[in-house]
Amino acid sequence: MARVLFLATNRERTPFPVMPVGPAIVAAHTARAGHEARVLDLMFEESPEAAIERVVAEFRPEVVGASLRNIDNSDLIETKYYLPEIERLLEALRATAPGVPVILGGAATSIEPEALLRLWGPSGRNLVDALLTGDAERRFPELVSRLVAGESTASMSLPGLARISAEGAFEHQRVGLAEPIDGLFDAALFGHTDVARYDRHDGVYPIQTRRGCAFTCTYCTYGSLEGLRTRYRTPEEVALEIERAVARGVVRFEFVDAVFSHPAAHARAVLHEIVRRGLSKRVELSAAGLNPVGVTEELIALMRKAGFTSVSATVEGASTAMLERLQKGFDRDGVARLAAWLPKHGIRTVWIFLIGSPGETRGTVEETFAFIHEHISTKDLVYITNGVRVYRGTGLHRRLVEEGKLAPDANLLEPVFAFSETLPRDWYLARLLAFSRAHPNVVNSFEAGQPIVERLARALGRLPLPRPRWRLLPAIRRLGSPFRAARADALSSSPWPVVVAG
Ligand code: B12
Ligand code: SF4
Repeated sequence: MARVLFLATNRERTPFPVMPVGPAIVAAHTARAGHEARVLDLMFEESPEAAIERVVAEFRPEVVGASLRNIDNSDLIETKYYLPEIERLLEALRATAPGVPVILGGAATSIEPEALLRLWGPSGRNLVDALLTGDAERRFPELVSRLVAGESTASMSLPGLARISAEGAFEHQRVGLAEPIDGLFDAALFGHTDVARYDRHDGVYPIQTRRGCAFTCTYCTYGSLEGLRTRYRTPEEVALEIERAVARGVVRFEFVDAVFSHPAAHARAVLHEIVRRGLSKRVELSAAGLNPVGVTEELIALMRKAGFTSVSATVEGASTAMLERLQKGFDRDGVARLAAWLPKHGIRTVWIFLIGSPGETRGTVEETFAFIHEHISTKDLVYITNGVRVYRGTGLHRRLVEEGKLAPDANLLEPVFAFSETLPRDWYLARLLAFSRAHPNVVNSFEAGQPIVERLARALGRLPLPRPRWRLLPAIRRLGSPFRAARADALSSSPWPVVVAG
């Protein structure tokens, strides 16, 4: 038995504070394996370093699992790079708990594990001892038990474990990302996170029905994070988790699957089970990922019947040429169908668009803007990200390397973006701002990250207004833009490298 402290390092509150579901689930499984587990969530701590000192003194951990969710906000205009802040937290941890093994896990560790370990590992700043990539419900408790038994991460054989050898070589025992996920979630989230506090801050209970994504969109990391093969939870288990959370007072749930609607048969089975258990009237459901592939109007109607009130449509574009280029697997007509069905069935939508990636032209931008103008309800929010973050292992990365635009060993831990060489950046920014002024429901990523949004969310959080609060943004923007305007050269003079490609 060991005392294991989980450090949830994420402090980002945009678009809302997200519950540390990853470390909470791994903590629950670690406790189930016989260890004493405690989560220190730094999200709302006024002085996170002081919180670390206090909890380390109280709990005296023998192993620490630090969770890294975000590296950066993937946004070219107002880029936030989170690692310097998290590094200070890890420094405080090392100083207060010297000699205690620190294992870094979480979604972001799979993104650039070698660079991360060279930065924070034993031959770098010596803040973490090793990384564990991929799902960790089973493997982290095993790692802890083996540490307790006297093994060291320097010699341990365990899928997902990454370390720097004594000779300075990067060693990563890769995970297959094919392990079944059934039965993993019955270890409740509640014991390890303050669900009510997140609810007060507009947070939503995150729930998965599957892991993995079968699509291969050119810019996306999800294949390397969750695997290309879809692994399902049974509809009964998903509905049971919702039922238990409802019994504790949770109302708002968000499916955090890569794409909730694909394959549609599983989504349908989950929705039927929610209806069958009589949960639909007691919940407000949402999904962080929905695209048109395989979606029928009947599925949208069933989502509404099961309790869906809102959804994020992660379509990224509405120009067929760009959708093909990004290998999204659907075209403009598919997006138009969604745009007709969702409001018809009373589901509010955040439309996520990605504009400016290689191949984009003035023509494709105008096509997308015309689509937004004609097809998207003015009550719904359109969220635009500009340019695309380059991640290793993606089709975009391979292409930029093949074209000689990016060195194969370029460090991608610090943000690197790609932007279209056929889209003049100053023209695009001016056009985007004009379009957004004329369409109060169109919010740019650089606006959503501004402190005013959090202040508004906090102020509105006290009022009995409809949830989620983003629904109110179009109305607020109609009264007058509360946002600081972007600098005219915001796109062309980014402090982060921008690869211009066709
Ligand atoms: C759903 C989602 C969202 C939703 C969240 C909704 C909600 N209610 O929670 C929304 C849309 C709001 C969102 C927003 C953002 N997101 Co997001 N999001 C995701 C997504 C798809 C799933 C996250 C999730 O809940 N997974 C389910 C849980 C159970 O898994 P997990 O946390 O990964 O935990 C497992 C492992 O990582 C590991 N683990 C976790 N902690 C620990 C700790 C230890 C010690 C160990 C050993 C293991 C371990 O074990 C867990 C169980 O197996 C991931 C991509 C992905 N496929 O992972 C991106 C992802 C996490 N997001 C990402 C980003 C960038 C963001 C934003 C910054 C984007 C932006 N521009 O605003 C914001 C930040 C929000 C915030 N406040 O932090 C990036 C982070 C990496 C990076 N590039 O920096 C990811 C990885 C996507 C990507 N681009 O690659 N996101
Ligand atoms: S962008 Fe969405 S659909 Fe495409 S690969 Fe990534 S998660 Fe899957």
